[in-house]
Amino acid sequence: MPLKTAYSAQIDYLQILDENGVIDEKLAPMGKPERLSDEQVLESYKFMVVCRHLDEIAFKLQRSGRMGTYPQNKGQEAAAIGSALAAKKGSDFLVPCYRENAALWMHGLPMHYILLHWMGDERGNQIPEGVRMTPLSIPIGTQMLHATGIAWAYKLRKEPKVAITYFGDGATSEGDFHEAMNFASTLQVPCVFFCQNNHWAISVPREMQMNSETVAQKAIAYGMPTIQVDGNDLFAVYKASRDAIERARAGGGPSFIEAVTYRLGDHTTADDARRYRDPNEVDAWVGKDPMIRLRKYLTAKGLWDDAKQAEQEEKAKVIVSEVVKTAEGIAKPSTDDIFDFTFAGPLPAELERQKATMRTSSLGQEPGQVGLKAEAEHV
Ligand SMILES: Cc1ncc(C[n+]2csc(CCOP(=O)(O)OP(=O)(O)O)c2C)c(N)n1
Ligand SMILES: [Mg+2]
Repeated sequence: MPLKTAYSAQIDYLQILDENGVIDEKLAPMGKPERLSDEQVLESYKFMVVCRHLDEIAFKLQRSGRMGTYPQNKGQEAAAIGSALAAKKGSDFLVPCYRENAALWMHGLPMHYILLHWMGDERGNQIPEGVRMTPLSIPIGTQMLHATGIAWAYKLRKEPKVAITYFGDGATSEGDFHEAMNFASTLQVPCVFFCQNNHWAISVPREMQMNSETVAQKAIAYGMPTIQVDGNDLFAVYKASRDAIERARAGGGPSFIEAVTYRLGDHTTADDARRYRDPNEVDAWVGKDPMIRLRKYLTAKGLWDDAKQAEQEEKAKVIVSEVVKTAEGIAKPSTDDIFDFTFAGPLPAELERQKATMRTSSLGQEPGQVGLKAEAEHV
C-alpha cells in the first residue's frame, strides 16, 4: 500500500500596503467592499494619532504615580482599528485582551474607562448599556472561551451577529485557547479569533514558547479557515477581518487571523524590555510602524501634509487632556466597597477588623509578618 497524503495545508500571508506606503491595487481594488475608502483611511489615521498620544500619556501617568500599571498599545494600532472597522458597532461583540484599546474606543467605550481600569477603579469595567464588549481580560486566554459562548448564543438565537476575540501569541500556548477553538469549530459558531502576534509574551520570544512556524497554522488542527496578515497594514487587517466576520455572519463558522505585528513598548510599565530585547530588532520594527506607512499613503494621495499633522497632534493633546481630566475627576471609590459588595449579610469579625483598619492578618499579606510569625493581637 503506497503512502498517501492524508492532509496538506498552506498558510497564506496577506499584505496590501507595504512599508513604503505603496498599495497593491490588485489585491484590494478601489471601490470594492474589501477596500477601505480614502475617507475611512483618513479618519483611521487621525484616530491613530489620538490613540498613540493617549498611550504615551498613560505611560507618563504611571511613571508619575497617577496610575497603577499600564500596557502600551504602541505599534499595534492598525491591528485594532482594521479589525474594529470590519465589525458592526453596537451589534457584533468585541471580546478583548488589553492591547486593542483603539478597537474598544471605536465601538463606543468612553476613552477614560481604560484609564480608570488601570487606575484600579472597577468602574472602568462597567461597560455602558448598548456598548457590545466585555471588559479587558488580564487572565491570559480566558476571554476566548467567553467569545465562543457569546457566539454560540448568537447561533442558538439565530441572530446575524459575530463575536471577535483578541489575544496575544502567548495566549495560544494556554489550554483555554485550544478549548475555545475546538468548541467553536465543532459547533460552528460565528466567532473570529484574532491573534496579535507581537513576537513576545513578556520576555519570552515566540520561537521559545511554540514550535510552530506560524500561529495561524494552529487553526488548521481545528478545521478553521486561517490566514496570516501583516498586522501593521490597515488594509490587510481590514480585508482579512471583513472576510472572516462576514463568513461567520453568513453561517460559515469561525475563522482565525494571525496579525503579525510588534510591541514597540515594554510589556507593561512594570517591565524593561531593554533587558531582553535586541535593540536592532526594535529599530527594524520602528520602521514598520503602521502609522508611518499610512501617513506615506495619505501624503502620496495629497490627503495629508505636515500642517495637517501638526493640527491633528494639537487636537490629540486637547482630547487626551480632557480624557485624563475626566478619569482623574471621578471621586475614588471607597475601600469599604471591597467588603460591602463581596459579602451578603454581616461580616465575620476578622473582616470587620480588616475593613476598619485596612490591615490583614492573613499569612503572607501583612507586611509586618515575617515567616510564620503572625502578629499576636490579630490571631
Ligand atoms: C492565566 C495567566 N497566566 C499568566 C499571566 C501573566 N502574564 C501576563 S501577560 C503575559 C504574556 C502574554 O503574552 P501574549 O499573549 O503574547 O500577549 P501580549 O502581552 O504580548 O500582548 C503573561 C504570561 C496572566 N496574566 N494570566
Ligand atoms: Mg505577545
